[in-house]
Amino acid sequence: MKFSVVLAAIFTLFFVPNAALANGSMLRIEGMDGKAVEFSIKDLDDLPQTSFETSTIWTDEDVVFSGVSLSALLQAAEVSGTTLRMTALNDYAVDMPMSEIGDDYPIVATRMDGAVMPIRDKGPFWVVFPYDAASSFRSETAYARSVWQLSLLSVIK
Ligand SMILES: Nc1nc2c(c(=O)[nH]1)N[C@H]1C(S)=C(S)[C@@H](COP(=O)(O)O)O[C@H]1N2
Ligand SMILES: [Mo]
Repeated sequence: MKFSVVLAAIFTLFFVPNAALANGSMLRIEGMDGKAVEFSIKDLDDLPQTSFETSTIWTDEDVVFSGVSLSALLQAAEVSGTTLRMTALNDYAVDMPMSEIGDDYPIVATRMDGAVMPIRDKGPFWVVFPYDAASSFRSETAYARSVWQLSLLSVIK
C-alpha cells in the first residue's frame, strides 16, 4: 500500500465523522425473553432506510431525518410484545404501546440533513415523527416519545 493511502486512511479514521466512526454508540434492543441485540449505525444503515422532511420544535428550519422505521427495526431484532420502553443515555425513559407504532413512524433517525448526529446534537440515535404530517404528531405524547440519545429499546410487556 502506498504511504499516501495509509496517511489518508489514518486521516479518515481520526477526522472524518462518517457513519461507522460517528462514535462507538450502540443501540441495544431487548426482547421479553431476555434476548438482546446491539446495533451500530452501520448495522442500522444495512436495514431499509426511510426519510422525511419536517419542521420540529427543536429546529428553526425544516430538516430531513433519515434512518430506520421503528417497526422495521423491531422486526429485524425479532422482538414483539405490547409495550416498548425507550430509554436514553441520560436515563430518560418513556413507554409506548406497540400498537401505536406505524409502518413509517416513528423512525430511529441516524442522520439529520444527511449528517450523523453527535451526542451533543441529540444523536447518534433519535426517535422522531413526521411532525408536519398529522396534528397527532404535534402532541405532548409524540414529543415525549421523541427520545433523543436513544440507547435502549426494551419490550417490557
Ligand atoms: N433523551 C431525552 N429525550 C427526551 C426528553 C429527555 O429528557 N431526554 N424529554 C422528552 C419530552 S418529555 C419532551 S416533551 C420532548 C421535548 O423536550 P424539550 O422541550 O426539553 O426539548 O423531548 C422528549 N425526549
Ligand atoms: Mo414532555
